[in-house]
Amino acid sequence: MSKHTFKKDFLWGASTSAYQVEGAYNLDGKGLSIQDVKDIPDGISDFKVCSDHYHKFKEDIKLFSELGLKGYRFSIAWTRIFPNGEGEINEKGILFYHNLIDELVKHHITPIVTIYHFDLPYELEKKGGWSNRSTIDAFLNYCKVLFERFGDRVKHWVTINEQNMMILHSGAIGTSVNSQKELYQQNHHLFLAAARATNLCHQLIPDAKIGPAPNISYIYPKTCNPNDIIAAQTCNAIRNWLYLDMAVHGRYNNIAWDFMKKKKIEPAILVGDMEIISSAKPDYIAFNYYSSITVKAYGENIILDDTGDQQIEVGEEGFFMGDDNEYLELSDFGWEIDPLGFRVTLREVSDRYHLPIIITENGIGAYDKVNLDGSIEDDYRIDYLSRHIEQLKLAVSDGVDVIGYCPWSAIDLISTHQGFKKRYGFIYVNREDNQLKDLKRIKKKSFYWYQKVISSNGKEL
Ligand code: BGP
Repeated sequence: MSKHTFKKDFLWGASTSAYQVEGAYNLDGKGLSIQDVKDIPDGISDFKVCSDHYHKFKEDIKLFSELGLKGYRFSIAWTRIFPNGEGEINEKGILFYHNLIDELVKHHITPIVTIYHFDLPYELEKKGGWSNRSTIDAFLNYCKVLFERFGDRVKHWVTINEQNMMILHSGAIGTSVNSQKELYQQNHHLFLAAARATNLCHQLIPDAKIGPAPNISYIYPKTCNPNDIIAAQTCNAIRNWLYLDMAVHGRYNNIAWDFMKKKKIEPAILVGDMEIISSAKPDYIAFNYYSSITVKAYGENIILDDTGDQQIEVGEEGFFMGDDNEYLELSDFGWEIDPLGFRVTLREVSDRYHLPIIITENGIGAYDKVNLDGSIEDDYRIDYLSRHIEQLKLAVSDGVDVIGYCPWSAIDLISTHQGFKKRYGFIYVNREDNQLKDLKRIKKKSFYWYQKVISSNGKEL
């Protein structure tokens, strides 16, 4: 096999998440999640209808099959299975995912299931959410049901989507708490939850694979001034390696721990916690990549504002500050576009952890326009994705073991905090933030392009 080709069984896929695509927020017994009750700024859609995938999943999967997807990464809404997060199982919720998974299998599409993607049950949130250790037990009970009911057909699992973004950009994600100290306590509980879920998966479905899915962006220093290098190392530690060191090695990254200690925000760790965390061994690392990030040393007397999001790093007082990278262009929504950074990040993750990698998100949010003839010419998306896949190929030639690539998103859906106008899909959904219209599906130019990428196993970009 030439080093520049993808494996024969490479999982060409695409991603979505339940609360961003399904809609039907209160149907068939579903309970409310924190995403259903969060404050939504004017002019931005709520999550009640989304792309109505709940009712249109058969039509959507037919399109995914036409696209040639080998894998579909989606998440299960905890509140469809347990409306209150715990207690009685909602069989109608189980049935929905049975049908969804069966439909995928019928079309020879491998289901890749994220157990938890930002949508904590609101009833659990009211009891303290992830700050309350009993949420870990509720999560495990939810996982057990998923593994028992779907484990015969689902062999690819992802524990928690972007735990690092829930901690670092909780405002943008809609998971805010009062203090940074509380966030890092939640973080510890999430690590425990992920570790126990990993072990339970291995116990209940011995032939399944499972791993974490943080958002990993390699951090560049602004200059070769050693102060900037230290700043970048610290940012890498608290944004990236903290999460992967815990998932893979079961230990707190020392630079990240020192950061927490200096800020007096280190979590309380109970006897036995670290043994549980270090006993869990993921089979792969799933990660989401959108862009690199650049930081510099923290300047004196500078007050940082709170305007960051997943790809816009503001900084940490006393440690580092985000800066722009003049070598990179920006997307419509101000995220830097860095395909080479993708290779850099892949090399680094592979070098540090020596595990197979599956990319669970990568893509560009843009204002797509429907032309008068009904076509959607999203050349910027083709450009973004083809340049990233090119770098993925180079990473494979570097020896990185990549087993799959699932861009965000299979179909248009609602962004975490910027509404429906920020579109990512290969398939357009005819609606706006304030107007539902007919929700018709339209194949974008990128749909036909990705179809060729998949059928040529990445040769034709
Ligand atoms: C990731 C999330 C996704 C998704 C994506 C794009 O952080 O896992 O849920 O939304 O980013 O981000 P956004 O929707 O903010 O544009």
